[in-house]
Amino acid sequence: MPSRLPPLSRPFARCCALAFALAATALGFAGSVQVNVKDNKGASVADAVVSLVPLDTKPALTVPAEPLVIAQIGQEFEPRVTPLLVGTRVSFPNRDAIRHQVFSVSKTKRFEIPLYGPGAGETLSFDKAGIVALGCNIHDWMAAYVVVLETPFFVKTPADGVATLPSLPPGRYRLDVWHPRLINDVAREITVAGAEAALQTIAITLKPDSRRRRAPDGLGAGYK
Ligand SMILES: [Cu+2]
Repeated sequence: MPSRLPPLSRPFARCCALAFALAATALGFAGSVQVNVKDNKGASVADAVVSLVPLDTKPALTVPAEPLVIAQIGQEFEPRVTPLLVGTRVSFPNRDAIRHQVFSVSKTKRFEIPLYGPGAGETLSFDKAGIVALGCNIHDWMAAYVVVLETPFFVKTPADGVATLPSLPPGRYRLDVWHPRLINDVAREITVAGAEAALQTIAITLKPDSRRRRAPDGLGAGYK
């Protein structure tokens, strides 16, 4: 006598839902998170680094094959803020007609590239997570930052403060924000549920911009 299939039970349905969720993860139903970073006066914030650290999964950490570039050009660093994955290499080409001597005294990575002329520059590896503040011994207004991260999910905000982190596996994440003038800790936990985009509006408090600048004549004779 043929056996009959049992009716769908509640635990069975729950099990199906869980299996579907796991399959969705396995099939890569990735979500995305759009961030909008503003200061406490409501102005858009550029150069904020927003990172998402997965709390449920361990993503593959694949560093770029080619070094990133932080150039010295017009007696400034370009770009001023560089987020990267731990282990990434960075080259420091001098694109000016004068010499630079780039250094860091940050404990995340301490180094000095001896005085070098146009076209020259070294390539260094950033192997420890943290913030590295860069300076130049010749031009004391030159400042830049390397944000070394242990997650592949990060983005730097453009002038309008809005950026998107795509291709996020579903799950829980710690959302973190860093900016050169950040005062408050705005870390929070978020959940990426599926293919839909999650919007995160982030308000940060910034110290006043006290950065010394070169004189407009380009001679470095005065600051404003
Ligand atoms: Cu310099």
